[in-house]
Amino acid sequence: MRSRYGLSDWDAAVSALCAADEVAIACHVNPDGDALGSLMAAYLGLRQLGKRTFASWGTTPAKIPYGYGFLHVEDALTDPAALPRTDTFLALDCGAADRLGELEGRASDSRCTINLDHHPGNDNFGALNLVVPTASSSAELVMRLLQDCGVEIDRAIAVCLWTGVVTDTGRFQYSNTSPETLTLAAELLGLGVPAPDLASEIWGSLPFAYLRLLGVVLGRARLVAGAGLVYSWVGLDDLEVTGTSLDEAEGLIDALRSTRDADIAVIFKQQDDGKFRVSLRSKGPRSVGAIARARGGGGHELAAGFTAEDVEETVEGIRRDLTR
Ligand SMILES: [Mn+2]
Repeated sequence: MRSRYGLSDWDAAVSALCAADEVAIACHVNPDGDALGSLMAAYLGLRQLGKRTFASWGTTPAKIPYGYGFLHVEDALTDPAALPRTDTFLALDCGAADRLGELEGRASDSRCTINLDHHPGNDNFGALNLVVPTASSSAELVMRLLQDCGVEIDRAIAVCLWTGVVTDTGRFQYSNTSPETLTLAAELLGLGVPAPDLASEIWGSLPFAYLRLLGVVLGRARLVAGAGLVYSWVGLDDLEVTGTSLDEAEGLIDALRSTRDADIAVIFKQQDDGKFRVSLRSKGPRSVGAIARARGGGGHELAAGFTAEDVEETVEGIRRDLTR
């Protein structure tokens, strides 16, 4: 076996997983396609090796996001409070331990925590750290890890991995799409992944009410002159009036970023506690990662997020950061 990605911990992680009888696996809270796909691929793969596996993320109750019904996450999911205390704990797609939410304590309590991730700035919170910022997705890393453990990537696992890769690369549009990503994608297609069907599940199955929400959000979008910034926001009452939910609002930022008049798009989404989850996207080269980190958040250079109390105040702060 060769040490992949030049990581000194890679082989040790393979050995630890191969030796384990049971493995608890967790992805980050508010899971996206990569988190869910990585979680389910690891769950199915390690089960194929005869391990007792448990999948979770640190939110009670864990609500499965919209558009990923085909992953059958509900069949694998254990509530965080009921997650068995296994020696081996696999954390997926978490840039820092606090992304584990209610399961954060597991990262330090478990005898062997494996931290598999591709976020730059990952603080190596695991006992073993498989952090590859150049990887398109955590799913890409999970695939190689499973293969090195002797897992045969079957069609069901391939579907999970494909989901992670296509969502984190924006369907192979973003700069994290490398030749290696496409090689891996070709392998997955060769295993029978029904790519067009999955695309309509993930991006083409929103309820009509979403179009009304999109109308509201685009109607109040603002362009910040001189900063190359476009932003808008979704309030809790917007969700109520349009009959939509926050997980259906995931794609709103893509509508905002489609203008040529801004290279940075920001969407504010109000949470149940009244605060806003702020998502930022850059078309490059300007970074939004630093903006998010300076405000207690995290992410990648071209896609990042943080939490804020007030829309206009926050926009003013971002504008200042971008124009100084
Ligand atoms: Mn990811």
